[in-house]
Amino acid sequence: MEHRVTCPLCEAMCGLKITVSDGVATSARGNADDVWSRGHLCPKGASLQQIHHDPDRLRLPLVRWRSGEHVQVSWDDAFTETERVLRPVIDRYGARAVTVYIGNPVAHNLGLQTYIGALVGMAGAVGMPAYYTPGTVDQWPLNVVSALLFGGMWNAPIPDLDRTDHLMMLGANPSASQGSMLSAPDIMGRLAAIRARGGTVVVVDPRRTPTARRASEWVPVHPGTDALLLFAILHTLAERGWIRRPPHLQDLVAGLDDVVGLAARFSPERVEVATGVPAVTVRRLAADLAAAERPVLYSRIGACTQEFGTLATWLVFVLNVALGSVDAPGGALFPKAAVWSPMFMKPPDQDGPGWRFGRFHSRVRRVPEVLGQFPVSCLAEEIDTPGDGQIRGLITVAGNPVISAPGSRRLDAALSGLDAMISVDNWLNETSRHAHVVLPGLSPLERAHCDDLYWMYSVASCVKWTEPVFPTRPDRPQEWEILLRLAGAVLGTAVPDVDVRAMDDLYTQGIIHTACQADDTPLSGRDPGEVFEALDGVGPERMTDLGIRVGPWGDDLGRRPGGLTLDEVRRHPDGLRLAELEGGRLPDVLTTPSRRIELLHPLLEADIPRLVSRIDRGRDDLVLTSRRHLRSNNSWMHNVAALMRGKDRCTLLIHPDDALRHDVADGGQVEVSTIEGSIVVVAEVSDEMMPGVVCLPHGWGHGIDGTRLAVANAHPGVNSNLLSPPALVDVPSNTQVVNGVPCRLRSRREPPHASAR
Ligand SMILES: Nc1nc2c(c(=O)[nH]1)N[C@H]1C(S)=C(S)[C@@H](COP(=O)(O)OP(=O)(O)OC[C@H]3O[C@@H](n4cnc5c(=O)[nH]c(N)nc54)[C@H](O)[C@@H]3O)O[C@H]1N2
Ligand SMILES: Nc1nc2c(c(=O)[nH]1)N[C@H]1C(S)=C(S)[C@@H](COP(=O)(O)OP(=O)(O)OC[C@H]3O[C@@H](n4cnc5c(=O)[nH]c(N)nc54)[C@H](O)[C@@H]3O)O[C@H]1N2
Ligand code: SF4
Ligand SMILES: [Mo]
Repeated sequence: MEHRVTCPLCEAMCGLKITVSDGVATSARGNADDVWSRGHLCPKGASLQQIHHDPDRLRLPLVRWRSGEHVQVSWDDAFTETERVLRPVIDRYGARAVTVYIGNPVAHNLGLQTYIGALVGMAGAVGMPAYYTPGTVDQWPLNVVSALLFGGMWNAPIPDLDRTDHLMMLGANPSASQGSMLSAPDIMGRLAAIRARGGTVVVVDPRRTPTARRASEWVPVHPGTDALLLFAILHTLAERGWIRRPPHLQDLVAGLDDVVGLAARFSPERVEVATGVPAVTVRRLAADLAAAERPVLYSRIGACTQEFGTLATWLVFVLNVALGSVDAPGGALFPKAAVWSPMFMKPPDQDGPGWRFGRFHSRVRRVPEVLGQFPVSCLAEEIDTPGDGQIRGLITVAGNPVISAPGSRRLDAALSGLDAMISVDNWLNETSRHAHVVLPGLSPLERAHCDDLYWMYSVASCVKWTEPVFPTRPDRPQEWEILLRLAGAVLGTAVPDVDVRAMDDLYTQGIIHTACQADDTPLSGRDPGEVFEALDGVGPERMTDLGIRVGPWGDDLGRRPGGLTLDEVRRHPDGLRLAELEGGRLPDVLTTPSRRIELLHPLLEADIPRLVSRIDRGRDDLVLTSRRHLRSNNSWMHNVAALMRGKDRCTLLIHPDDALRHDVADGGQVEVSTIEGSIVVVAEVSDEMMPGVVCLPHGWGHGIDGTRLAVANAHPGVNSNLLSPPALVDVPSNTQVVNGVPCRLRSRREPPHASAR
C-alpha cells in the first residue's frame, strides 16, 4: 500500500510516497506527482519510516523516579504526576513561576503549530512571563526587519529563484539546509538553473560551502561583517549613480535617501580590512549587481546569528529596494500563502500603529524584550537565580535547548533544579532527561499534516493535506490535546480534569474573535459568532479548515461558492498548485502605518554607531562559526542509523595555515576555548575555511547518562553551544551570536603541561 505524505522535516515540504506492507513502512520515496516538489527528496525524507520505527521513540509517557530513572506509565498516571509536580508551583508562586520553551519541530507539526498559541497565550494571560524559543538563535533579525519594513513579523519577500539572473546569497548553505525562510524544493537544482541560463550566483560566506562551490563566485567574508560589506556595496551604487527608482516602487518606499546617506561613511576602502573583502572586489560586486537585469539578494542564518545580524538582514532588503528588485519579477517577491494562519496577525499586545520594543525587561539580565523575546540563553539564569519571579516550572515542547541554546552548560545544570519540568517530546534526550514527566506525541507517520508558516516563504502557492499513514488508538492523546490540557492546568484546573473539548472551543473562539477585531486579517470586521458557527470538526482540522476557507482561494466561509475548503483539499493527495510567485503585490501586502516600505527606523539607526565602531576594532586571531549537514536535523535526527553512516561529521574545520600556526593535525584532537568554555574535538584541515575562521556543526553532544538514544549515543560528537557565550548578542534583535565567536586553540599533540597555566 502506498501513502502520499508531505515530509515534515524541513522547509522544503517535499511530497513523499510511503510504502507500507504488513503494518511496516518499508520505504519513503519522492512523489513525482506532488504538485509542489515533483519527486524531490533528500536522505532525511528517505528515512522518515525509520523515525517512525525507531525503537527509542517514545510511545507512552515517562515519569522520573526519585532515583532519576524514567519509567513508562499510562497516560492517566502521567497526567496525575504532571498535576502532582506542577500544581504546588502554581499554587505557591503563580503562573509567573512557569515558562515554556518551544522548539523548532513545532513549526513542522500541525497539532503543535496550531495549538502552541493556546498554551502560551492562555498561560500568558494569567501571568506567565516571556516564553523562550530558538528564534533568538535563528531568524529573529528577519522578524524585526520584516515588522519594521513591511509591517508583519512573518512578511518578507523571497528571491524569485526561477527568474533572477543574479543572486547574491549571504550566510545560507542550502546544500545542507535545503533553504530556509525560502521554501523551494530542489533548491540546489534551481541555483544550477540560474547559471545554466547565463545568470550568476554569488555566495558570501566565510566557508567555501558545497553551495559556494557550485556558485559562480565565492566571496569569503569575515564573520559578523556582512553589514559593512553591504553598506559598502550601497555606497558604491550611490556613488556611481546606479540606484534604481523604478515606477512600480514610486511612492511606496520611505527613507531610501536617508539610508543612502548613512552609507556615505562606509566606502569599500574603509571597510576592507574589517570584512576581509578587497575594495576592488566590493566595487565589482556592486557593478555586477547594477549590470544585472533582475538582481536579488538573499540572506539567512549566518547573516542573523552574528554580531550585526539585524543590520545585515536589513541591508539585504535595502539593497533589494535600491536595485529596484522588490516586487519585480526575478527580484524579491512576496509569496501568497493559501492557508491563512493566526501567526500572520500582529500579536494583540502590539496594539496601535507600528511596533513597540522594550515594553518589559528580563528579571535577571534586565535585557529589553524584542517582539516578546529575550535571548534564549536568559532561560538558564531565570531558573537558577533566586528571588521574586524565579522560574520554577518549565514546559518544553519539541525542543532540546540543552544542546541548542548558547550557554548550555548552565542550562543543563539549571534544569536539574526545577520543581517541575514537563517535556512534550518524542525521545528521552539531553533535555527531556531532566523532565519529571515526558509526554510523547505521534510519529510523523501517525499524524495529519499541513504546513502554514512556510507557505509564506515559498516559490509557488500550493496547499497540501497529509492523512496519517498509521492509525493510533483513539484514547491516545494527540499533541494539541496535551497542549490544551497543560494550558488548562496553568489556568487552574487539575491536569486530569481539564475538559479538552471545551478548551479547544474556547481557544478557537478566541482566535476568531481576535482576528475579527484586528485590522488586516481576512476576518476583520466580521461577526465572531457567525464565523465559529460556520466551522465543523475540532482541533487542528477545524483550525486548518478556517485558514483555507478565509485564505485567498477559500470559499470565504460560504460567501465565495466553489472556493476551497479542507474537504476539497483532501481530495487532492498530490496537492493543489494555485499560483506561481508573482510581482505586483504592493502596496496590498504592506501593513506598515504608512502603507509604504519603511526603510529606516530608529531601532535600526540606533545600531549604526555600534557598526561604525566595528570598523577599526581590529580582527580577532581566530573566530568560531557554525554549520549544518544534510543528514542532520539540528540535534534530533542522529538516532537514525541510515543517516549516521560514513565518516564523523562533528569536526572542527580549520584552514591549513591556521592548523600549521596552532600545530593542529588533520584528524588530530584539538581543544577549542572561548570565554564561555572549552571542548575537545577532532580537527579537519581544509582550505574550504577562510583563514582565521574555524567551524563546528551544531546539534551534537549526545552520549549523556539518562538518555535513551542508542544510535546517537554511539556517535556523540561535542556540543558547540558549550562554547557560545550567552552575553554575545545582536543588540537590536536579542539574537545570540554563534557565528564569529572569538576562540583559542590548543593542539592536544602537546604534552598537557607544556602550555598549562
Ligand atoms: N551554535 C548553534 N546553535 C544553534 C544553531 C546554530 O546554527 N548554531 N541553530 C539554532 C537553530 S536555527 C535552531 S532552529 C535551534 C534548534 O533547537 P531546538 O528547537 O531546541 O532543538 P532541536 O534540535 O530541533 O530539538 C527538537 C526536539 O524536538 C523533539 N521532537 C522531534 N520531533 C518531534 C515531534 O514530532 N513532537 C515532539 N513533541 N517532539 C519532537 C526532539 O526529540 C528534540 O528534543 O538550534 C539553534 N542552535
Ligand atoms: N539538513 C538540515 N537542514 C536544515 C537544518 C538542519 O539542521 N539540517 N536546520 C533547519 C533550520 S532550524 C534552519 S534555521 C535552517 C538554516 O538554514 P541556513 O541558513 O542555510 O543554514 P546553514 O546551513 O547553517 O548555513 C549558514 C551559513 O552561514 C555561514 N556563515 C557563518 N557566519 C557567517 C557570517 O558572518 N557571514 C556570512 N555571510 N555567512 C556566515 C556558514 O558558514 C554557513 O555556510 O536550516 C534548516 N534546514
Ligand atoms: S528536503 Fe529532505 S527533509 Fe526537507 S522536506 Fe524534502 S525530503 Fe524532507
Ligand atoms: Mo532554525
